[in-house]
Order: sequence, then structure tokens, then C-alpha cells
Amino acid sequence: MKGKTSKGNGRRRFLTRGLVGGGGALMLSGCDKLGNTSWFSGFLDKAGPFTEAAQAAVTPANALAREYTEADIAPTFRANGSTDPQDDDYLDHVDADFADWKLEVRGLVDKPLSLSLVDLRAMPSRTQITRHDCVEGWSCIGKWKGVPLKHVLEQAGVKAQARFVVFRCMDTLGENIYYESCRLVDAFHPQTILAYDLNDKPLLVANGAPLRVRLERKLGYKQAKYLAAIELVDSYAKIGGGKGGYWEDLGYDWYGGI
Ligand SMILES: Nc1nc2c(c(=O)[nH]1)N[C@H]1C(S)=C(S)[C@@H](COP(=O)(O)O)O[C@H]1N2
Ligand SMILES: [Mo]
Repeated sequence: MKGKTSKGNGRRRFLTRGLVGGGGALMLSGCDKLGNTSWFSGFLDKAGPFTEAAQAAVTPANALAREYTEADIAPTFRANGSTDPQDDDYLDHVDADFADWKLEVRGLVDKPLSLSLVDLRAMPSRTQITRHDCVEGWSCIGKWKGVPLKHVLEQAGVKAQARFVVFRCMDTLGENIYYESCRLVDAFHPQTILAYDLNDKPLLVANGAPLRVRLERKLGYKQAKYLAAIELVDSYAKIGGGKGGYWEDLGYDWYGGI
């Protein structure tokens, strides 16, 4: 199952409901200030992303990413990659305003969980204003609110054999379903949250509604959108193309540190 809609263009009507928001030009202008002036694109061209060893040599794993002020927030958070998934299951959730959507927490846990948005919003939350850096050479500052992944993992109870968290998404990009993964130390990082709000509003479809991860010390492609499940595993070798993520399977660095 590729998950592509068989219901044709009719399913695209939510686009005109404005959930995606803004025209392309408008969305770009929200980030121009930073995208054009930041050190970031030049840095990546020359050096590539931090590998795990390089980052570990410079900063400890629990070092915090820089946080910004309200004044730094881009007027529109740019969207990238999948911005309007057409997978049937996803479109059903959009139609129901995500009322029946649940985040499954499974794999190497003591107690698998199934959490609704109401459940997630009732858990402790963290709000952070951070800069998102995409390898395509743009950056954007946004305010994210969500539940620290740590709380979810503590509730589920991580088994001793678990080494990675796999983020299972609902969107098909090209031929494959998007997914990502990170080490437990990054999953327990204080700024790693499962975000449901962006700039004080529920996430738009374009930015990963209803839930996406924020791994603030990592590049844009690690920030998995449209979450369906988080899975605790001891290895990701048998998942997807075996490299730990959608873009990793196509050759990107798995660690993706910044
Ligand atoms: N599920 C899913 N997550 C994803 C992507 C995607 O296509 N699908 N694209 C990634 C990339 S490359 C970037 S830069 C960011 C973009 O997030 P945004 O649309 O909120 O800017 O999401 C990342 N997470
Ligand atoms: Mo990206």
C-alpha cells in the first residue's frame, strides 16, 4: 500500500480551507531575513552537518540549543518536504480534525501507550523559541509548544535493551513513508518535545499536524512531522532502507547535528 488517495482531487479541499496558509512567496518572506544572512548555508556548503563524533568533541550531549525571543519569531514558519500529505489515513484524520488520532508508543517499552491530543496536552509542557536549519540552505525561527518526549518515555517505561527512538510518520514522500530516529540521549534531551503548537496555534498541516518532534540540536530533516507512532528499538537496520531515516536512506548523515 502506497497510501495514495484513490478519491482524487476532492480530498484536496482542505487546501482551500486555508489550513496550509499563505502563498509560496509569503511563506518564503517569513524567513528571508535569516535565510539570506545566516552563516548557516555557507557553513553547510563547506563543512556539512556535524557528525556524532565531531559534535561530541565540541559540546556535551545535554547542551542546550540557543533559544530566541518573541521578537525573533518569523511571521510565517516556512514549510518544506511534505506539506500536504495525500495519504488516505492522514486525510481521514484531517477531515475529523484529528479527533480520533492517537500517538502509539510501542516496541521495547514496559507499557505500550496510545495517546490522544487531549492526553498529550494534559501532560507537562515546554515552550521554546528556536531556529530550524534546513540543509537546503534556509533557517526559520519559531515558537514550539509540546510535551517533552522524556515524559512520554517515562510513562511507557523504556526497556534496558532499547537504544533508539524511531519516529513513524503518516506521509508518503516520493515512494516511501517518512520516518526518522535518534538515540535515547537525544530523546531525553530537555528540549526534545513532541510539539502540537507552533507560534501559539495548533500545528498547521504544512508544518506537521497534529504532532511533530523537535530535536533542537539537529538539522531540519530530523524534525519528523505527521507522527503516528514512536517505537523503541535496539536497531533500525531492518526499518525502511536501514539507515535510520527517510533522507538517511538516500545518503544523508544520520546524526544530523548542529
Ligand atoms: N513527515 C515528514 N517530516 C519531515 C519532512 C517530511 O517531508 N515529512 N521534511 C523534513 C525537512 S527536510 C524539513 S526542513 C522539515 C520542515 O518542517 P516545516 O515544514 O515545518 O518547515 O521537516 C522535516 N520533517
Ligand atoms: Mo530540510
